[in-house]
Amino acid sequence: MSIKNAYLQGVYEGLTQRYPEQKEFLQAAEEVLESLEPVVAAHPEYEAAGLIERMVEPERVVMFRVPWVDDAGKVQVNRGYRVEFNSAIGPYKGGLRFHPSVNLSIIKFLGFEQCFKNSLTGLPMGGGKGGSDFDPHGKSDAEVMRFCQSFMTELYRHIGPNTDVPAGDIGVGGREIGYMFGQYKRICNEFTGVLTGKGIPYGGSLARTEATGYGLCYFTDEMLKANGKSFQGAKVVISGSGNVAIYANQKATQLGAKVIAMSDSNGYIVDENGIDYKVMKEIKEVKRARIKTYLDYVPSAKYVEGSQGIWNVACDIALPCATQNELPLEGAKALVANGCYAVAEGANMPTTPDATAYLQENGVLFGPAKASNAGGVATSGLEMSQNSLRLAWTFEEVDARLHDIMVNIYKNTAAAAEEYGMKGNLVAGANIAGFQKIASAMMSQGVV
Ligand code: NDP
Ligand code: 2IT
Repeated sequence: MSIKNAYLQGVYEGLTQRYPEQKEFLQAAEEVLESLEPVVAAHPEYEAAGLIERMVEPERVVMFRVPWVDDAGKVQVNRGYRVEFNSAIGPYKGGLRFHPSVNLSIIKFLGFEQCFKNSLTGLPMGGGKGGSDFDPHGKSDAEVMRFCQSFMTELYRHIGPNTDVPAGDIGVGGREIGYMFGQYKRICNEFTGVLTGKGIPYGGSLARTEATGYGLCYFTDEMLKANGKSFQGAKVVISGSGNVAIYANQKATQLGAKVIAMSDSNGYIVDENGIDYKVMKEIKEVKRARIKTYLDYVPSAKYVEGSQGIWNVACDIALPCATQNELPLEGAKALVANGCYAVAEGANMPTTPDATAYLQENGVLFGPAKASNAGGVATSGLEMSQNSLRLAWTFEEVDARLHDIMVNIYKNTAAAAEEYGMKGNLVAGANIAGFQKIASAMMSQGVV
């Protein structure tokens, strides 16, 4: 283990003993605890208050059965989760993921990361995450609706606009949020901002759909500018082709870059002329088809089976926007060998720890997820504000606020790294800057 501080080491060892099977959660916790060494050394009162022990345990974990009937009349059963991690600085806030890989380890890692990310936005939001091992791929709209209704029939009793406000994540977009909102409203007889990512006609915020991808590019742009570089003329590779990837493509292109490769879990496409985000939107959001069908629109493009090979495509900037641990050491080596100078994470924890270290050691600018993909949840926070005010801001107004938030996140992250003697290490900077506000709130609120 690379944690040297005795207090933090003890906390981490406790986690490894209690949750030996929760690999993703341990991976996320180890990275944060490592970053906090200089902070904890400067604040002995944290140990006395058992602060870190409390921070690594969720306040509440809810697990439940989700029964539903498929189109053939057969009863299906999935597992549902909501991990309410930390409410020191605001109501629990974080997405719902529907993917067959979902388990308690994955939801805990996401919920833990969410606490620090939400803190970085500067908005009053605690951290949480949830989801199910349900796979929306290949299901009819009616099946997705029945699943969402069943999921909300249990979840509703744990959430609320001032308690816990879920949103989307992998496999949960506008369609799923709509069905869940409808069921919540029906059960509670209450029209409230209990979910974000809602449709515009029923309380959604303009620019929320675009926010994670746009925010990622605003953050990356700031990081590039601070190092004498820019998106202008750069070749960009984006993994994934979902919500985050599509709007990262649009914004990177607007900022002067060319997006030459994108992927899904089956494979990736390369189009040296630049991938039009509108084509990808049509394939993924309207047709719900595989990325391979891009060739029907652009026959001159190339399709390669298998998603991992995408890191071998030579580029200046790489934006991993699919899922956790999708960019391993071999991928990082290929990126460096081909001259890539910046990696910013759109997905949560997409880069493995050894790959992150390799990129940083080789001078690649590295934007960590908690900072670089915080634009989605930040705009969810703006959706909550609009719901509370009972009004709606224009697209331009929300986008301008998002831009300001991302610039501030970059500045605060870079400043925290420098303050603790790790200039340029934005991984440490994001963990420290996110931690400070939560720590201060928890110290004020007593042992709870
Ligand atoms: P979507 O469901 O819209 O898209 C997910 C994309 O990633 C798809 O292209 C999917 O391919 C691919 N993918 C998912 N799982 C895997 C896997 N195991 N292996 C390879 N590819 C995979 O999700 P989002 O775009 O919303 O989320 C992408 C990432 O961004 C996630 O890590 C999420 O946590 C993170 N994020 C999302 C935010 C948001 O606002 N939506 C905010 C901040 C972070 P396929 O269709 O083949 O499964
Ligand atoms: O990982 C994330 O930050 C999200 N999926 C968005 C969460 C939210 O509440 O908007």
